[in-house]
Amino acid sequence: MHKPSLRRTGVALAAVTSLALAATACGGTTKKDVANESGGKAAAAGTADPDAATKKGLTVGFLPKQVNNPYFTTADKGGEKALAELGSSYKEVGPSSATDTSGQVSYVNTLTQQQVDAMAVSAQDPGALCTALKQAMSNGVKVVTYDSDTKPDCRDAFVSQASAEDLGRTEVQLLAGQIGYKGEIAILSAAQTATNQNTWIGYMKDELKDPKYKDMKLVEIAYGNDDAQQSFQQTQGLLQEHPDLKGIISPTTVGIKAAAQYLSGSKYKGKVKLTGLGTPNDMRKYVKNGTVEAFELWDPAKLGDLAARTAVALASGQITGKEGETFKAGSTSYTIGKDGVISLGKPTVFDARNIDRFDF
Ligand code: RAM
Repeated sequence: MHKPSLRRTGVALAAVTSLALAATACGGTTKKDVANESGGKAAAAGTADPDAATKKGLTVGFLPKQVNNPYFTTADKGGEKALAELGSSYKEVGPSSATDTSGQVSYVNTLTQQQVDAMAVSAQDPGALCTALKQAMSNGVKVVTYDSDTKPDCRDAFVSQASAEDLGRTEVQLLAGQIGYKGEIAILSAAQTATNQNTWIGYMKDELKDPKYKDMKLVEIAYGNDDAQQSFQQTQGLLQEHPDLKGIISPTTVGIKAAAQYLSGSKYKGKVKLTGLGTPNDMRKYVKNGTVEAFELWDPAKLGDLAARTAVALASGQITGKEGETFKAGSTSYTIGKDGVISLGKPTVFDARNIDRFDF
C-alpha cells in the first residue's frame, strides 16, 4: 500500500545519495599518450582535423544510468553495432539502480584505469561525475554524454536525443489535448537528480505558463526512480492524494510503463490520461486497451549509434566538441551546436494508428 510519506522518503534518500558522492570522486589513473597516435596530435592541441582518418581498434565504454533498463539495453546495442561496423570494440558497465550516483563515479574511474579510448555516459546527476570525468579527459579519454548530460565542461560533447525544449513542451501539449485543457495534472519522473528529466520538466512548467493552460494545474511531481515498483506505487499515491487528477505526464520509459500498468488495472483506465516518453513495445498493449492515447520517444538504438560514432570521431581527432565543427556519422552529417550539443533529431509521436510500425 502506498503511503504519502513514501514519496517524501524517496526524495530524502536521493538528496543523501547526491551528498555522499562527493567523497567517492577519486581514483588512480595512468597517463595516456594520445599525441603519439595518428589524429591525436590535432585533438591534443585542441583543434579538429576533419580529414583525419577514422581510427580502428579503439575501445569505447558505455556507462548508462542503469544497466537493466530496456531503454538502455536498446541504446547501448545501437552503440555496439556502430562500433563493430567501425572496427572498434564496445564494452558496457554501469549500476543497476538509477539512483546510484557513487556507483557511476566508480565506473567512470574503472574505465579510465582500463585506458579506454572514449566513454559514452548517461549521467544520473549533472554534477556528481564531474571530477571523475575531468580526470578521464586529462588522461586522454574522450568523454561523450548521451541521453542525460553532465555540465558542459565535464565532457567533450553531449549527444542529445532531441531538443529538450521540444520534448518538454510537446508532452504538455499532448496531455492538454487529451484532457481538453482542463484539470489537475501530475508528473511522474525518474530520479530526482536526473539531468534529462529535470530539464524537460523545466520546459513543461514554462509551457504551462501560457494562458491557454490557465485551467490546468500541476499539483505534484513524484519520483519513481526508474524502478518499476516504486513508479507503480507513486502512481497509485498520486491518484489517492489527488482524486480530481485528470492526467499524468511520465517522461521516463520505466515510469510511463508502470503508470500505464497501474491505470490499466484500475477504475481510472481511460479516464485519467497518461502521456510522456515510452517505447512502442512497452506501451503497445496499453494503447490497444484504451489506457493511453499517445506518447512519444526517439529511437534509442539511433541515440546509441550516434554516441558511439561521436566518441570515435573525437578519438580520431575529427572533432573536438566545439560549436560549428561537423562530422559524418554513417550517411548523415552532424554539426556541433552550442555547448558541444549534437542533436539526433525529432522524436516520434506514437498512437493507435502508427504504433505497429515500430519494434523497439
Ligand atoms: C528512462 C531513462 C532515460 C530516459 C528515458 C526516456 O529509460 O530515465 O534516461 O531518456 O527513460
